[in-house]
Amino acid sequence: MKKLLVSIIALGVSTAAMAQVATDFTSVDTDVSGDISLTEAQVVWPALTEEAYAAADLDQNGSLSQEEYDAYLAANPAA
Ligand SMILES: [Ca+2]
Ligand SMILES: [Ca+2]
Repeated sequence: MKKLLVSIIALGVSTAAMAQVATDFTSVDTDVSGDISLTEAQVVWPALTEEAYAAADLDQNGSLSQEEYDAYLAANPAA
């Protein structure tokens, strides 16, 4: 009985953690490339357009560095 209760509590905690999208750079950079691709950014902002992504890419090298990502995240809270 006690073991079952612990399992239920553990399940509740993991469900709560899943409900919120992890937005820290290392969590979003799922392929560990050191930058955030459009596909990776769309995990945080599902409605992110190519245009908005390009605008966030301040040095226009085609991907978001940690600085660019953090700046965009600060201005645009995760959806
Ligand atoms: Ca990446
Ligand atoms: Ca860039």
